[in-house]
Amino acid sequence: MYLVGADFLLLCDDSFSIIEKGGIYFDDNEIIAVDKYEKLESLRIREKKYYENCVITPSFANLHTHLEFSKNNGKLHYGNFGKWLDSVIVNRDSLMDSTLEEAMQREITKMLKSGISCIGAISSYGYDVEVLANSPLRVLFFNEVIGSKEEAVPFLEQSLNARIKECAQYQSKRFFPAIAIHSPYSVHETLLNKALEIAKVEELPLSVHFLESKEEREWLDNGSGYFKDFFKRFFNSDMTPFFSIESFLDKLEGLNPYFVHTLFANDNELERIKKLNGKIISCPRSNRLLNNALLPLSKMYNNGFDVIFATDGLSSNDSLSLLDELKMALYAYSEYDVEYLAQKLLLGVTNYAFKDNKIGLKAGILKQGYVPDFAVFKLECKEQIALNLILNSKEALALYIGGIKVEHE
Ligand code: MCF
Ligand code: FE
Repeated sequence: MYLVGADFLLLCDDSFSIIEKGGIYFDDNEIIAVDKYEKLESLRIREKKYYENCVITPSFANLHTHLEFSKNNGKLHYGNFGKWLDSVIVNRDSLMDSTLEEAMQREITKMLKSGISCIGAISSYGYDVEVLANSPLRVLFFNEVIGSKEEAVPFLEQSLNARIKECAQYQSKRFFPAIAIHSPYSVHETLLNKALEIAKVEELPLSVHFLESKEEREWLDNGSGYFKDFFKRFFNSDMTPFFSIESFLDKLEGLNPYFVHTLFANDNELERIKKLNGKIISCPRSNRLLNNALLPLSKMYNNGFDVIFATDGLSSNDSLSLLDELKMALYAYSEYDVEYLAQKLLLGVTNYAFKDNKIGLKAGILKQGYVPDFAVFKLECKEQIALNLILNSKEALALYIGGIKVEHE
C-alpha cells in the first residue's frame, strides 16, 4: 500500500470537494481511501510521500485527438473548414512520412508531462497503434471509419475487420479498442451499418465528429455548398447526402456515442443526443481555428450536458496539452465567474470524461474504488485553486498511472 499527499486534493467529484492536507491511500489497482494525510498515516504503508506546496488532481483525459497528425506545424490552412480539408488532402502524405513515429513519441511524452494519463486516439491509418500500446497512457483506440465511394465499401469493411482484430491483440487494462465514425458526410450507409454492428456486438466505445462546420450542416440539410463541390472534385460524381441529421442520429440508438464538436446542432438535435445518452466533447481551439466558432457552453449546461474537453489533433491545434486548452476556454467564456468556470473545465477533463463509460473504467475522481491515476502540480496559492492550476501550471511535477509513478524523461 502507498500513501501520497499534498496541501490540496481536488477530488473532482460532482461537487468539486477539496481536502486540505489530504492523502490518497492506494495499491496498484485502486484507491483504497482518500482522507486527511495525517489520518491515513496510521495505516499499514509500504511507501509514503507528501508533496509540499502542491495540488493533486485526478490525471487528465484527452478523449479526442489525432496522434497521426503530430507532424503538422504550419502546413494546414486555418480559418475556413473547406480550405482546411482541402489542405489536409494535399498534405496528408507528407505529414505521414518516416519521421512520424518520432513525432508521435514526442507528443506522448509531452502529454504525460502535462498531466494527461488517458487519451482517445482517433486512428485513421493504424500508424499509432504500437507506439500507443507501448506507452504508459491509458488509450481508447478509436479505429476510424471513413469512405463514401460505393465501390470501396467491401474493401473498407474488410480492412475495418482486420484493424479491429489487430487492435484486440493489444487489449489490456490500459488499452481499449473502439470505433470512430469520421462524420455523417463521409461514411457510406452500408459501411456505417457494418461499423455500428461491430460496435454493438463488441460493446465498443463509439465516437463521431458531428456538426463541426456550417459546410457539413448545409450538405446534410440541403445537399449543397462546399461538400457538393468537394465530391464532384474528388469523385467526379453528383452525390447526395447519405443521411439527414435525424436519420443519422436514429442509427446511433443504444450506442451511447461521444459526439465531437456539435457546434451547429439545434435544440431538437441536442434533445435527441440527450435521449441517445450521448456525450459531448468540445475542442475549443480546434473550433476557433477551423470554424471561427465556440460551443455555446451555457446552452449545453442548461440542457444537462456535462461537457468533456479535448484538444483534437495537431491538425487543428498548436499543442495537445489540456492545460493550454482549458486556459483558452477560461479566457473565451467570459460570462462565467472565473473559479466556477475553472472547476467546470477541470471536471470536463476528469470526472465528466469517464462518466458511465463503456469500458468500465472507474477514473476521473479521487475516490475509493477508482484507479490510482493522478497528477501532482506545484502550486502555492491558498484560494481559487482550480483557476490558479489552469493559469499557472504548465507541467505536472509527477504523474501516477495505475499507482505507478511515470518517470518524465
Ligand atoms: O478533428 C479535426 C477536424 N475534423 C475532422 N477531421 C480531422 C481533424 N483532424 C484530423 N482529422 C482527420 C480525420 O480523422 O482528417 C481526415 C480524417 O481522417 C479528414 S477527411 C480526409
Ligand atoms: Fe477530430
